[in-house]
Amino acid sequence: MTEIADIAKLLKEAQAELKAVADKAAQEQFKSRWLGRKGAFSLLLRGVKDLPPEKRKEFGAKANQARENLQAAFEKIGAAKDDEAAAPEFDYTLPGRAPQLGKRHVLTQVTNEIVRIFYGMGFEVADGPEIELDYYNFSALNFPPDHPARDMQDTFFLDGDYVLRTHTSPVQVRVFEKRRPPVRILAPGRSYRNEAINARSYCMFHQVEGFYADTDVSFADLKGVLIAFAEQFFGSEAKLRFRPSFFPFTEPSTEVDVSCLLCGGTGCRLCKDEGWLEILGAGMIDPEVFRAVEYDPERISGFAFGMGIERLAMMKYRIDDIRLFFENDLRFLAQF
Ligand code: 2NL
Repeated sequence: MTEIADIAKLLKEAQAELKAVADKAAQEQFKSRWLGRKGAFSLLLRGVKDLPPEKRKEFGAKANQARENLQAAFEKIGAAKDDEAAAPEFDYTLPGRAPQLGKRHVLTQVTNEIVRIFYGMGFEVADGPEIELDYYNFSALNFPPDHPARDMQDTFFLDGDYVLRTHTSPVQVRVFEKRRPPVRILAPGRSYRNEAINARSYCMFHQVEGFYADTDVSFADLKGVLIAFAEQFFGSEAKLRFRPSFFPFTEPSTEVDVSCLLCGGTGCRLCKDEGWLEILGAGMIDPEVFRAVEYDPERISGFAFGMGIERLAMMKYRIDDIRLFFENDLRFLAQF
């Protein structure tokens, strides 16, 4: 490559190749092959010193000129490619489309909140089957076969000795069988009752039951735990009222009201001018239940309580129809 004509040939070849350069990688390759320190034109210029003296000046000038032309052409396509990158086909100034995020069901949120509060008082969570033996749902809980309390529960009876559990108490009985006191257990889950469906009742609902069994558990312990729960769940101004009641599995038994969340006790539409709202049932575990699971009722005592989660959620969020929880209408669910 020592003739002036070779310079033009080399330049043509380079220009043809430059036309085919389509991306950044090809650009880099082109640059080092033709324009870099070891590129074709550098080698050409380095050869000038070996030419006969009379040829050097013209050859050097032509080669330099060709290289500068190529450099300019190369920079032009580089700039064009950068412009393309800076102005892509979509419009950054358009407002974004927010992705639809899922969230936990309001009943799950309320359950988690209840669990969190009792967890802070040393309770563990347990679960068990929703298709349950009659024994665990009724007999072990001191419902004799002909006890009228069995009719109080509108039960879904299944084949054999099975029922859909009407409360989560059978979970507690199963824990009693496996563990020895002291035990503090919380059992949240679905329960089923064969009731007419309306705004206040549904064939399935969620319950949280809890119990504490140990030596020397008293009714005062029960009151203390439930008051601590109510103050955390409803707010520190919440007051509790304990009324005598009856359950087959507790003795004595109580139904518990919270001071009205809307009026604080003075009377309003929410509490039907009572000043109080019923939130749960509770009591001291009946000695017959302890005998069924072979705990010695002379040595072991305990309290238990149960509450409906839908009921608590309806009070907390002023929801007036239980069916809303189960219709899966996102316009309702997205509010919580
Ligand atoms: C209510 C009342 C209650 C219990 C549940 C219970 C469980 C065992 C032994 C004794 Cl294993 N009691 N659970 C006790 C009192 C009341 O639920 O109104 N629930 C919605």
